[in-house]
Amino acid sequence: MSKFLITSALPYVNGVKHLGNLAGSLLPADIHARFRRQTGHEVLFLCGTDEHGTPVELAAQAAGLPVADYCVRQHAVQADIYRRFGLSFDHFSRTSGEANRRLTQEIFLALDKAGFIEERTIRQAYSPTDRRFLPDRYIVGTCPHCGSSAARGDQCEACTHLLDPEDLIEPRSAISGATDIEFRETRHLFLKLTALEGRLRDWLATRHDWPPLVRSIANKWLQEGLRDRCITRDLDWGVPVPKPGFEDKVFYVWFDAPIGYIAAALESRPDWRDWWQADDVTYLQFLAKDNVPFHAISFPATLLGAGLPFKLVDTIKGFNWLTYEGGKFSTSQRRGIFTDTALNWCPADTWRWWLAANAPENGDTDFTVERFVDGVNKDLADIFGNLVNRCLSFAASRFDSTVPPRGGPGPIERKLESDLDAHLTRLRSHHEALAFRKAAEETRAIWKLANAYLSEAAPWSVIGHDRDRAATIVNTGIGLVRIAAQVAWPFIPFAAEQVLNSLGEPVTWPKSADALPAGRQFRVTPVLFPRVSATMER
Ligand code: B3M
Ligand code: ZN
Repeated sequence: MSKFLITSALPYVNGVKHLGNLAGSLLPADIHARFRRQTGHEVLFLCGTDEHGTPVELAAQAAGLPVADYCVRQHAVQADIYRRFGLSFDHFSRTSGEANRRLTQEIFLALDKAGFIEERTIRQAYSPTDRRFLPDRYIVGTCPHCGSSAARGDQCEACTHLLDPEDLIEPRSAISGATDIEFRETRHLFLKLTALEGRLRDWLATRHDWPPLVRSIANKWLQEGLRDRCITRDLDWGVPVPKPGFEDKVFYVWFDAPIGYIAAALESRPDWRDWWQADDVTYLQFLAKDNVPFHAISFPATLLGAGLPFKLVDTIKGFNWLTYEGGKFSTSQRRGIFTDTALNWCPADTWRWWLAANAPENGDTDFTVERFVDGVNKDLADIFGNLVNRCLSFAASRFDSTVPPRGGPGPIERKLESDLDAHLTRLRSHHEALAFRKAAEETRAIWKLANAYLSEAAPWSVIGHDRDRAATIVNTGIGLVRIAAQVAWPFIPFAAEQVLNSLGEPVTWPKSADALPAGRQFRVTPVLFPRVSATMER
């Protein structure tokens, strides 16, 4: 038995997330956490809402709420949705909590003491109308390169040139539209990534087994050369900076957000040090590819520089994008399917299954309603649901809802057992390799194998002339239903538990040869997966 610390990227608190957010971090983290628990390991699975940053402040403003109240509400909304999706966090935290403030300040002070923090004066856009400094993406204007009038302070989306806010012609505030923009000098603190580069490189060299997507993004950053990063902001909402002269500033959201992973343990577990300051723990992070630089470069550099005994990540599983009907999911334009409406349309298990079986692992995956409907009807209704239903219904009607005794195996049972063993071994190694699509494929193959066994052994044709042989087949069949549900559990926990409960079986990792005890009563589950259709009410 080993210990696995598992974190999913912390979703921003502003607004309900779309299916892409679920597919690219929360769901795979949950599937892996379940697999590790199921195989007898000790797991601490942490997540929470990321509650700082300008977009959160603006969303609160738009909702007409003080930002702290807004966060309380939206945190609760997201927590409820994730519970309904079966995400089995041991704790779902908030980065604006007390624990994260204390830890962030402690880590900053250690970095400062070690000489990795530098004060610099920078010029930043200030809007007297908004009475605030404007972060780069909140200042818009005309692009000096292509003349587009919608260029942002960090980049022109029309011609993709990277920009500095001062490059913009006729700059204005993206918040109020105000044009009285000034560039003011302001003091800020920088994390000296350049001074940490050597240590970071040495550490990254030990992470040779990272998946290619993550490694290539991290290497690209190193090749381009690290730059010192400004880690403070002129805002009210955030973790206050504990340094004289900086009392009116807060930390940049990406400085404190990953520290929230540690805070989530600290505030929920008396034994948190056994997870975050221990050598016998494997730490896995799940996140979308745009988050890789923060997790592979800046957060490790922060911890390395602070020199405090916190664990560094062992493996980062990064995901590509889930697209929606050929385009981007977009929260701001409300394009795509969002996690709250998804649950009103179809059960959590159907989303979980499709998003895992089509995980954007090796490239982007396009979600279309048609592919979704087709996929879940085939896999869940026709294969898994049908297996459970036809086996248990037959057994119930012919053996009085009681598991019949198993006699000696015939040749098809012997073949079945060795096939099953091979599948289970492969399935396990796909899970261990964080290969979600392959794990789903293998799971489906086990369901199919079970269906094929029942069709071939055909207890309905045997029972008329050989009741003992029919009993053996039915016992084996119910055993297969159990295994089908057990391997399904990480993916579709609600249906899997329903099946296992009806058989009186626990959620464990299956063993192919175990016979079900004869004489046990079981229940027939109601239809697990009614067919879904594209025109169903949403
Ligand atoms: N909230 C970005 C995102 O959801 C950010 C992740 C923080 S992980 C520490 O894409
Ligand atoms: Zn341009």
